[in-house]
Amino acid sequence: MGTLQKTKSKTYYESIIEKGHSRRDFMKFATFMTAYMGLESSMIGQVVKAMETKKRIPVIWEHFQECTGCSESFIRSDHPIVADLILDNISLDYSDTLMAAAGHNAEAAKHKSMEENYGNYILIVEGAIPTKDDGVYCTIAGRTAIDILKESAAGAAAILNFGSCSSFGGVQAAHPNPTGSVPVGDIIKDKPIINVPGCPPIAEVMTGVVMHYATFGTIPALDSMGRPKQFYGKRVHDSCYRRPHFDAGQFAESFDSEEAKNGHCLYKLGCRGPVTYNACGTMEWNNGLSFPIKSGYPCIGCSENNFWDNGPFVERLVNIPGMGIEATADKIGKIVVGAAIGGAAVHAVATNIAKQKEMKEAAQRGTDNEENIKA
Ligand code: FSX
Ligand code: SF4
Ligand code: F3S
Repeated sequence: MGTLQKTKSKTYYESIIEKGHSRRDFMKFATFMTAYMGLESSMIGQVVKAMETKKRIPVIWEHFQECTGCSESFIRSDHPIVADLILDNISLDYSDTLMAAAGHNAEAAKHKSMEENYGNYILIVEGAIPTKDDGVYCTIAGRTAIDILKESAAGAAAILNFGSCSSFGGVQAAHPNPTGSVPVGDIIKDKPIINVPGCPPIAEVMTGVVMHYATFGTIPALDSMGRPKQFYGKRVHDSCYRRPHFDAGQFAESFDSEEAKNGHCLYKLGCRGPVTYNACGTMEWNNGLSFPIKSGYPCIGCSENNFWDNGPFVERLVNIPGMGIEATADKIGKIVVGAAIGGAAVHAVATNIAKQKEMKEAAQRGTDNEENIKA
């Protein structure tokens, strides 16, 4: 992988200060980003130092077959610096949704940036790539997505697939996949690829992955599906605030039931939280405001491979892997409460609630006392 400190002259810190944020805002950002990245608070100093000394990594952001929900999620982060990192502090050299330039000027700017930063930029890809009929189902400026992807990937140090479409194919690849859509990893085989799925992913997860790369110069540890373990290491079920109801066998039977209103578990309404790995229950959306289950709707497993084809939505899972049984929800409730696994499950939920609290406090607190930070 290429080195990261090249090209643009400003560091992340300089950019943030130049944008009008205070040192205190910066420290606050570094503090909660450290927590979001799943690092111990003793690592804040390292994150601060990296942001103060490392040059911004150039980013080229391609859009192919998708709904642009991932960009929307990214720019909707409630934290001002997360938004600024996206809008200009992260060297957003090319994003056909967010950049100001258009047409030939935009294409020229992209090529210039790719040449200047060859081997060093991060390529972010949103959307799947249609391959049927020579790729004609997605063209930009007269060129197919396949061509554009190959060209942009050639000079990239690493590729970040933002969203389930570029990671796994997404809705376009759902049966019968009329345009022959495939994920980036099916086309590009010679670059480090990080999948950041979700339809869309959480803004702070997207920024967290970029910050990890900027801080450590390496891609984070990935699971078997190419997802960063620090954000996708746990099931939604393990951090869900409705989990005590699951464990107690208290389920909503319909969306308009009293149980649903009272926040009971949505398992019988088809919740896929037990088989879905994502950080929604811990990080939530819009600065910790909510996530699908908190809004009263079951998880549809949007961060999992082929989630559109993984059985009908809003229909009860017949089996929960790891429970060792083809179980009904009622049985699971009793089993989990009664057996040793109950202790593990309760502990996992308690740990996640503690983590959630810690992250929220970190976001609120910032860090006034820099002497406490070991750089
Ligand atoms: Fe896909 Fe992103 Fe879903 Fe949409 O661009 S992951 S359709 S939220 O927007 O790619
Ligand atoms: Fe939460 Fe769904 Fe698990 Fe119920 S089944 S505890 S609603 S994730
Ligand atoms: Fe997606 Fe489920 Fe989270 S639907 S947003 S993984 S709660």
